[in-house]
Amino acid sequence: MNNIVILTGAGISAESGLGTFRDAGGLWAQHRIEDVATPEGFARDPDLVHAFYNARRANAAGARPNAAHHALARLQREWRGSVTLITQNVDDLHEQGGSGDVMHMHGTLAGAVCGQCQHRWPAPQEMATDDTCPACHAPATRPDVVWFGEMPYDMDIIYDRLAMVDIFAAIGTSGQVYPAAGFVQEARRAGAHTVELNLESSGVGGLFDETRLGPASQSVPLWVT
Ligand code: BJW
Repeated sequence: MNNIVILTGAGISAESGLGTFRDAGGLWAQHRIEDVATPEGFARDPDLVHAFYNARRANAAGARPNAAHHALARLQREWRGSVTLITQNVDDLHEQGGSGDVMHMHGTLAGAVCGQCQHRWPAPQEMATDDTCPACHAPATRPDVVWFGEMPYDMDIIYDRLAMVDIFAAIGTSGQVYPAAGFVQEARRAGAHTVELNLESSGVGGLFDETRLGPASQSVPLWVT
C-alpha cells in the first residue's frame, strides 16, 4: 500500500471561492462550453474566450487554498510511499497550499501558449487577441489550457502511475469529462482501493470501493489522518 494517486477537480477549490463548472450556477450555466472551451470557439471569437479566461485569472488571483489543499500537501510530505497529485484545475491552489509536483492535466491559467509555434511563456494578467508570441511573433496567443477535443497533458506519466497504484482517490470532480473520468477504472484494473470524496456521488461514483460525502475542506483532512 505504497503508491497513492489523487485526482482533484473543481470541487476542491469551491470553498476557496472558485466556481465549479456543472453545479447549479456554475460556469457552464453562464457560458456555452462550445463558445469558451473548444478550439473552434476560440477561432470564432477569440475576444470572448480571452475575456472569459481574463476574468477567471483575476478571480483565481485572489483565491487562497483551503484545508483540503493543505491536507494533501501534508500527505505528500509525510507519506512514506509515493503520492501523485493530478489536478484538472487550472488554478494554483495546490501549489499555494504547499504541494509540489502537481500535474495540471488541463493546463494552467498562469500559462500562455502560441497557437502557431507552441512556444509557452508565463501569461500576463490580461491577454488580448492581438498579443503576439515572443518567439515567432504570430498574433496567436491563447491560454495554456486544455479544451474539448484536445489532448490533456502528462497522459503517459499518468497512465504509468495508475498502472502501479495501490490507493486511488478522486476529490471534487463530477466524473463527466474523459479521460479523467476513466482513471478509476484504470486504478481498479491495477487492483487499487478506490475512494471518492465529493459533496454527492459523481457520474462514475458506483465504480469506487468507498465514498466519503461532504465538503472537501472537512472530508479530505479526515481522510488524510
Ligand atoms: C464538491 C464541493 C465541495 C462541489 N467539496 N466536492 C464520449 C466518451 C468519452 C469521451 C468523450 C466522449 N465524447 C467526447 C469525449 C471527449 C471529451 C469529453 O470527455 N467529453 C464529455 C463531455 C463526454 N474529452 C476531451 O475532449 C478531452 N480530451 C480528450 O479526450 O482527448 C483524447 C484522449 C484520448 C485518449 C486518452 C487521452 C485523451 C479534453 C477535456 C478538456 C476539458 N477541459 C475543461 C476546461 C479546462 C480549462 C478551464 O478550466 O477552463 O476542463 S472542461 C471542465 O471540465 C474543466 C474541468 O477540469 C473538467 C472537469 O470538471 P470537474 O473538475 O469535474 O468540475 P465539475 O463542475 O464538473 O464538478 C464539480 C464536482 O465538485 C461536483 O461533483 C460537485 O459535487 C463537487 N463539489 N463543491 C467537495 N465543497
